[in-house]
Order: sequence, then structure tokens, then C-alpha cells
Amino acid sequence: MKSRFLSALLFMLLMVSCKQKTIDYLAESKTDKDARMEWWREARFGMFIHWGLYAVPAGEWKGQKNHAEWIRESAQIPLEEYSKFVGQFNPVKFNADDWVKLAKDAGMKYIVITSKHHDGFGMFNSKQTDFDIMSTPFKRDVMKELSKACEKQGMTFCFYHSIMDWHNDNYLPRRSWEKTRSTEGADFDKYRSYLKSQLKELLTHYGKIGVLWFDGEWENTWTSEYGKDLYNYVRNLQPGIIINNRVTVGRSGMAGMTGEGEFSGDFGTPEQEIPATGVPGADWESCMTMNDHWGYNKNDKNFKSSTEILRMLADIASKGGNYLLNIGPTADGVFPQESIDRLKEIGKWMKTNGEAIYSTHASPFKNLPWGRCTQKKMTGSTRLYLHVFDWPTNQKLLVPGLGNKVIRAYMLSDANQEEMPVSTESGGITIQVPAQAPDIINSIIVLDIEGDPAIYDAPEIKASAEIFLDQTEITIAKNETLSEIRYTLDGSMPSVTSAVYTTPVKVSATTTITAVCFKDGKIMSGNTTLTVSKVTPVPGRTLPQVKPGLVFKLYHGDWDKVPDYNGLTPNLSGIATDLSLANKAADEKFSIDYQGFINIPADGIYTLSLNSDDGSLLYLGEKLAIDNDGLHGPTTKSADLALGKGLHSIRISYFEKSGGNCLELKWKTGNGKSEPIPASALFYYR
Ligand code: FHN
Repeated sequence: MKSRFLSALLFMLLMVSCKQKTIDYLAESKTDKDARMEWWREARFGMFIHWGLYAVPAGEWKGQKNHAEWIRESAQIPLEEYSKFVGQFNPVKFNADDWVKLAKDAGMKYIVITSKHHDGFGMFNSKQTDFDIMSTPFKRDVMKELSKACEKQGMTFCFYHSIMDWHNDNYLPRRSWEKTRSTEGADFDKYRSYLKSQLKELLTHYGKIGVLWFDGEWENTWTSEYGKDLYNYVRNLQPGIIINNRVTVGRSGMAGMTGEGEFSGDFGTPEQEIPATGVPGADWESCMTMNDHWGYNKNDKNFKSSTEILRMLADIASKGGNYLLNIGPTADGVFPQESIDRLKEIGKWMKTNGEAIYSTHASPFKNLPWGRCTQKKMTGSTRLYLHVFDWPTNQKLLVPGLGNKVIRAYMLSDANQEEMPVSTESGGITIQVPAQAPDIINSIIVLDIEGDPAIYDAPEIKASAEIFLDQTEITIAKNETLSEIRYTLDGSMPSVTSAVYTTPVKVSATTTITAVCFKDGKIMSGNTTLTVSKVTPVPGRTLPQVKPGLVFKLYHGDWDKVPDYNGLTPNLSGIATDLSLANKAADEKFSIDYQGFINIPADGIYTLSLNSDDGSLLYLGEKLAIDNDGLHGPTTKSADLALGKGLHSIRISYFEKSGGNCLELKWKTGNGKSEPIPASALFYYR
């Protein structure tokens, strides 16, 4: 009896100890993360697929044609109405092998497909809900078929999964217009459990998953703690998986990166944009549509050309990022022909030149006038891939500021790797190239150099103010210690006898500064030029009986940029004490036009900064001083203006479409801090 009790106890203890311990991956070492990220960093190029019920209406609803995957929200389609698409979704032409082959032949290394978008519809066989593909006439688990096709063809299979869910009753908030849809009993913890249950299905029934691409993390019910918990949950299901920063909060809008010091998943996600100078030291991936929509829109023919796409790929790789290029398949299960055409052209280029993209690292140059550069570390040398967009008509390609000894240079497309003549010119290396570019989109020159790149970038010239009333100060900087900066103040090219820059230079007249790096009497870098201008301030006015505030006119409407107010009748008008948008009736679909005067306290150079979501325009006098128009998240644009003491007419025109909204105008002068313009500086005159 006793032995049976002991063996039962032992079994129990064994079971408990075998139960997977939860690992906290937030504490993962850099070495472990680097190993996990390696395939993704080397891949550089992936396919995004947005496919779901929204392909059925294909962007159209009651005469409006600019919808796509957001159609339930943007067309305000009630749940029961939207659910009718379930009975219409029957992608009879779907063939997983064809899709994967199109991606593979285009040179893409991974596919990220929507397992669930914001509409909450499961594009996979889920036991958690009937709102999934198994309830459609199609009744096939397309994710299962795609995962098998990816495995067969050596493509890494990944999921996009939305945290935001417009269908599940436990998800909050509801859509702002779903006034009659009760929130009674909605329990966000139950939603999180539902979210995890579906993720468990995706991470245990579809093989090895490369990336979990979260999205829809921006609503106020999701938190950093939920994000960290979900990150660990997913990693504990598939420890080698990679997870983007949208698993948690804190992303900087479409710029896609998460603030310093905040938990940020494994990589940043710039959307529809490429970071101007990359994000040194960070992993990031720019995701982009091929036309103007993620989900299929049958009327959207505004496709990027293959040239644009391939040059974006080179630009992104030259900045150390990945490119996730989107396809929006049709409701019957095929890629739009325009997408297929581009994938084939991209694949043709990648077949010859993929070596210049895969497993490369960011360019060692700050910028190249004719194209981009990627690089690979070799043994004792570096292989530079020069992406030449603009072929030199004189057949001389200058690689500015390159201080290394050249081993050889040849065209990547030349199977014989015939070496091209290279000479060391002042300011860099010159390669004698053939008359014709091998590829009109992007010709790759392989340039092998000894050691690590020694780059003499053109010096950086800064002025304390590029326009000034009396005097400004010039500083010139460089990013290496081997050379010396020589400069001129008359616009001429510096020579070996020109002044050596040692300390900031003060100028009190309009001046053109030109600077170059010299070493051992030779020019080593390209040159930089900056013109600073002495200006006269626009005189201010004094006006009788001005009153505090600005005249405002508010208009209701759905715009994609600041409207032309001519012919429009305001829905509301009056006096605004500030720009706090206090007068708006709703949070979206409106425009406000403010007019009046700003009181400038003293002659000076003022930096005005206009921050808005969505677009805005600032006029000072009759001049458009800042154009911050268009659909965008919170974005600031600035301008330096020479303004005299007194009143200057001012006009701020602003619109908000949907989502967040904000408007703020700041000013600073001299070395002061940029501050919101006080209400005490705003006046109107009637
Ligand atoms: O709202 C989504 C949108 O539908 C699309 O999925 C993009 C792709 O990254 N992400 C969100 C918008 O930022």
C-alpha cells in the first residue's frame, strides 16, 4: 500500500516539475537575442499580406470607394451587417503554393499574413469563435495551407495579429458610433484570455512561426504591462519567435519606433515611411503598401512602380532596416495583377543583385549623391555594394570621402567580374565605369576595400541662426580625427592654404561658408556649403482697439487636407482665446480656421513650431510660413522668421479627419526654450 502511495506521490511531483516553467524573456541576453534575430536581420525583405472579409466589399460601400481593411469602422457598418460578408467570402481561386512561390520568386524571405485584423475575423480555424473562416462557404483553413506551402518552399511563415478587436464583445472601447452596442458585461480580462487562446492556436497548430506582428495596440485599454505579459506568453509558446514593438504601447505613430527606455519588443515598425537616417543600433522594418491601401481596394490603381519599390528596398537596406511590402489579395483568392507584375520585376532584379541586399549592413556613408551603399564584412576587408541609381554620364563614379586602399571593383551583374579601373582622386575614390548602366533602376558595383571603411564624410556646417539681424556663429564638425577642416567664407572651394577650422566663427554679413577635410595636403572628403543671411525684420503694426483672442470659424466635413474655405459656410464662429480646439463639437471630421494678430515683443528671429494631427497651415502676413498639411499623426514643422516688434497678422487653418487630434503653436527666440504662444500674445481686430 505504502509503495503505491509513494509511487503516486512521485508521479505527481514529476508531473508538477515537468510542467513548463514560464520564462521571463524580457531579461533575455543580447547574445541570445542576436542569435534569435539573425535570420530576420539577414532576410531584409518580406511580404505583408492583408486578407480578410474586407476583400468582399473591396473598398466600396454605399457609393464611397476609398475604404479597405478599415471598412467596418470607416463606413460605420454595424456588426450584423458586416457579418453578412462571412457568407460571401469564398476565395475559390486561392492557391497557397502559388502565393508562396510569388513571394519567393520576388526574393522575399518571409511572409507576414493577417490571422486576425481589427475586424476580429479569424482567417484560421479557431475553436474560440465562429467568426472565422470555417464559417464561410470556403471552409478551408488558409493559414494551415499557407504554413504547409511555406515549409515546402523554405519560406518563413509569420502572423499579423490585431490586439484591437471590433467584434469580440469583451473588447473595449467600442467604436465611437456604435451607440446602441452595449458594453454591459464587457470584461477586458476575458478579452485578453480570448486573445491568448487564439494566439495559442496559432502558435501550436501552424508549425514554426518566424514573427508575430502585433498591431492595434494604441487604444487606451492596452497597457505596457499587458504588452510585456503578452510578449512573454508568446515567447513561452515559441521561444525562438520574433515579436514587433506593437505588442506594447509607446510607439511614435507612423515613425514606428518606441521611446528610449520603454519595453519595445524586438523591432520597430515605421509604416509607409523610411527613417531619414535609419535607426543606428536598433532593429526596424518599414512596412509599405504597394498602392494606397493595405486591404484590397478594387478602385485603387495608384501602384508604386517597380523602380520606386526597388530603390526603397536599397534605401532601407542601406540604413540597416527590413522592407515589408504589402499585397492585398482579392475576395476570390488571388493577388491583384498589378502586384504580380511588380513582384516579377522585383524578382528579376533580386535574382541578379540579391547579394547586395541579403545579410548586408548599413552604409558607412552619410549620403551618396548618386545612390546608396550596403556593406558586408569580409576577412581583413570590407565588401561595399554601391547601388547606383544615377549613372555618371562622364563614366566616372566618385565615391566621396573613402580613405581605404581599394582591392578591386567590378559590376555585380558581370559573371566574369571584370575589374574596373579605380583612381584615388582628391576627396575619395573614382571608378571608371562602362558607358551604359547595366540596370536602369539600380546598378550594383562591388567595391572591395582593405580593412574597415575609413570614411571622411563632408564636414557638417551649422549656424546658431541661418538668418540673423546682427551676427551669427558658425561651427564646423567632422566624424573622424584623422583630417583637418579647411574653409572659406567667399563661396570658393577651400585649398591647402585656406583657413584651418579650430573654433566657431562669427559673421555679421550674408556669408557663404564652404568646408572640406584635408589630410597630408590632400582633399579627403566632399565639400559642404552653407549660406547664412543678414535680414531686416518684417515691421510690426500698432492697431487701435484690438481685443484679446482670435476669430475662429469651425466647419464640419471629411477632408484629407485643409479645405479651401471659399464657398463653405461655417457651422460655428466666434472668438477663441487660444488654439486648444475647445470649440469643436466632435473629435473628428472638422476644420477650424483662426485669424487675427500675434504681438511680437521685440525685433528678432523667431522660430515658430506648429504641431498638429491631422494637417495645419500657418500664415504670417500673406506668407505661408509653415505647411504641416495632410493626413498624419502628431507632427511638428518649424520656420525661422525675422519679425519686428508689434502686431503681425496670423492665420492658422487646421483639419482633423479621424483618430487622435491636436493643434499647438510654439515660439522661441535666440537660445530661449520653445514655449506655447500665450493667449496674451493673440489679438483680433473688428
Ligand atoms: O490599422 C492598421 C492598418 O489597417 C494596417 O494593418 C497597418 C499595417 O501596418 N497597421 C495599422 C495602421 O497603423
